[in-house]
Amino acid sequence: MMPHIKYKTLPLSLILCVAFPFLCFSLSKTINSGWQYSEDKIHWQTVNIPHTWNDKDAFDDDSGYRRGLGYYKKQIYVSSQDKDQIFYLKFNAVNQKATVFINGKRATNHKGGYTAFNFEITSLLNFDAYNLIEVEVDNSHNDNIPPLDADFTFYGGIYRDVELIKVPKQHFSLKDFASDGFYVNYYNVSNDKAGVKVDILIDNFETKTDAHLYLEILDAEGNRIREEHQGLTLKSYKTETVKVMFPEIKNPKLWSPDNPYLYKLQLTLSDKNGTILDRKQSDLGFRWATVDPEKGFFLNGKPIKLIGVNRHQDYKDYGNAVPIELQKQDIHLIKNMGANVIRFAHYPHSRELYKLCDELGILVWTEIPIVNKVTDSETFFEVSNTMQNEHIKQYYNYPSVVMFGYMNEIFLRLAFDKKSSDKEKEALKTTTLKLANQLEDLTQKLAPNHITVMAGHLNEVYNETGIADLPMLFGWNLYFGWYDAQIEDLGKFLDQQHQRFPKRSLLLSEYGPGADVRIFTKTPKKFDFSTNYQAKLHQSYYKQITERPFMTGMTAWNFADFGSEFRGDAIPHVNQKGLVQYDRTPKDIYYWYKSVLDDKKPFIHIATDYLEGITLFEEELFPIQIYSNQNDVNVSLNGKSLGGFKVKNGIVSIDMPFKNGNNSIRISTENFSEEKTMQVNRIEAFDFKNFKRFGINLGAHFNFYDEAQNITFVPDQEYKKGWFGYKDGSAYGMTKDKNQGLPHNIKNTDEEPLFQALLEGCTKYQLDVPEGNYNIKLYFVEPQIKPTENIYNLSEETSESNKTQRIFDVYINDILIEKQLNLAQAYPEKYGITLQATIQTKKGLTLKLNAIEGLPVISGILIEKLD
Ligand code: GCB
Repeated sequence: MMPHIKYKTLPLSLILCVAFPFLCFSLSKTINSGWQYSEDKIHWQTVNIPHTWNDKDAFDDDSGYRRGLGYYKKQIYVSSQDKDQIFYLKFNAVNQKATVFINGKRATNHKGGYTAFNFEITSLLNFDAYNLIEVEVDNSHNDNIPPLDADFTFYGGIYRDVELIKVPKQHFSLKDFASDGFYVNYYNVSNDKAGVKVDILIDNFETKTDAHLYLEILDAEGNRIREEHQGLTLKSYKTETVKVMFPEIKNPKLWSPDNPYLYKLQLTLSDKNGTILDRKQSDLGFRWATVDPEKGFFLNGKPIKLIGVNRHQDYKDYGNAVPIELQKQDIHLIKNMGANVIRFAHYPHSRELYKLCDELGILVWTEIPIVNKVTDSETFFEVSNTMQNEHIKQYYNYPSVVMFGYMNEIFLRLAFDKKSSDKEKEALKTTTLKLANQLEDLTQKLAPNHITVMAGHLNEVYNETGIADLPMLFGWNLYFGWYDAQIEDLGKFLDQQHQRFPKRSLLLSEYGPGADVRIFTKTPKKFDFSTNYQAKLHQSYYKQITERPFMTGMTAWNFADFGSEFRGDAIPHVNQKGLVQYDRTPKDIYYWYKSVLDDKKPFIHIATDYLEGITLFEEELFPIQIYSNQNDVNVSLNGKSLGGFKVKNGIVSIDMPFKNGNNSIRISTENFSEEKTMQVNRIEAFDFKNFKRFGINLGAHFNFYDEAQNITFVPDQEYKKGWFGYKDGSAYGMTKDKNQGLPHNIKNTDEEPLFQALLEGCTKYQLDVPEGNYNIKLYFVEPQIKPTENIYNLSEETSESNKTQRIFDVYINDILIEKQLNLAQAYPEKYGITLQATIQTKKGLTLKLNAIEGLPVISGILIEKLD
């Protein structure tokens, strides 16, 4: 009989030697520090794991990132005191192919960058000596390893823990796809009772021997509430499967996002003398999850709307080699937003995060990275199957995991394929379906109590092939109001789908527009990357989903901005659809979600995070949104009450009469208030009073806040007397009917949005500034130098080419500033350039762009009054 001990939660990579009266053997230790890394096996540098070699080059220019080989090596000392032990090495993730050598001998090879693998190394070790571990890592494109293609960067390297595991000859098996060697199943779970069954694999590395297995269930307070003993006879050099079934627990505390009550299971293997050989633990959470095509998602028999986020694992400046503590903060942020679900997209993330979801109460969709297309090869099928085995077995025991997935937008490439014949396309559909069927069967077999899932993009092919009816829950990734149609079309589409396929359970598995916190506007438009458009889309989508009981829920794309090397949004190489920025600073929309999802504490947020200083003209009002989980709020500006307002859908929208200078906004409820100060520069017509510096974002309908210069460039306008504006020309890019596509990945600048929108064919631009001495900066870019193709901008045809050249002279008040400006000639790469001049004027500034060839272009003007 074991002593009655209260067990505290131990870390995952736990050292198992607890103070016990018996000798304890099994030990797992991370060996992350002091590796040597090289690209060429000649020049070596010392690095620590997590490590990637793409943290910088995936963000520097348009030339791609290094996809190829990386070499790692490390020495470990092994003592002869451990001669009788069995040794394993475990790699928790190496992207994407790894070959490992121990003391010069090839020990194993693994394909796939997001699941763990391990292997036994005992016979390769030298005792009382240093042993050399060498790892050859390859992240080059490989037709046989998913993902073949996706909208995220495939950073190469050893980016999760490496563990050295030492176990006695009898231990919980390490051979089953690097799992923990046991699988927890639940039976008869209800409000009244709950049963637990455990399948345990035990390895014996010796001749036949007796052993003892002890299993106990502890409640959250550490009280042992169930225990089972089992005597074992382990066969010679075999893996034994032992099944243990606990009698039901009466009146169990159920696990849910609101009350994530966890029990603990502990497994102890001892030899016949009672000496502990190995010990493992797992969280237990009593819950059951179902989906209903009419009524949505149910947890523990009660309906809950799943509302949450997708998460990618990378982080600004780290690539995918992100310290685990930093990653855990993501999960806390997601919980604090009020989300009840995370889709770990598009691959399994660190196991520690799933454990945190158990603890915090977040439901989980986890999946393997079969994205955009498949390869018709035996190896691709094999690798995919192995990956799903690893995935399910390694992530099986987390109570938070309710959904296992295996494919994302698997017909994306096919849908945009203009080269293949119809016959080839049909063949690819058949192949894809065959793999999907295999993976669905495998998933249901390995995880019979979980919900199987898959996500598709807006295309009839998922219906027509029947693939959408394979999983128990089908997720649509829908970008109405972004890549497709309008925001309001979401609900219509879902209603049609529901009508056509009434037996299919649906989730909105992705949605969201790109948003840059430096961009804001009163007139948000599709593809302008403004935080206002982001607010508009999310707020409308939320309404459209919550109005439809048949929808199980929605997961926003994406929790955070993430690296996608080929992309050019308002920040190059970054997909900016995050609710928080790449460094996890929340965007305003994060707080809006909190206001509708989290009612635990009164909450108010003034959505002006992006307004570092705005410029307003004359009597102009500025609209702001206030987010709150309260029903009513009082608003005052500069000490004067603007009245009481009803909060609807978490929002109060107010047109603010800001004064020139500092403004103080105060929002209050009965017993709670929030304040904020905002700097406003109010300019009067004709005399441009209060004007020191003034920037215009030419060709744009949005404001752009330039952090480095601490100035907001205002939107452009047609010339108005006494003011400023263009006399001719038209906006190029997003605001034009014929969408040429915005120039992106502009080099030599951090002011992308300023350059991206521009005026084309403008020959005259006027500013009616008063007499004075002015420093004038003009911003130019040649938009038609071919950018890196944005493969996700699928619905937009771009006409950018290398051919166009435009030549024009630049004058200010008839003074020649630049002769024959030819951007394509002078800057064959897409550079953002500026021209600067100091001009004395009696009255007004007139900019002239005299065309010599083609249409002139200009992106911005910044004027500074010198005296
Ligand atoms: C999708 C993909 C996701 C992309 C996203 C986007 O549908 O599933 O991987 O990142 O669209 O931003 O285009």
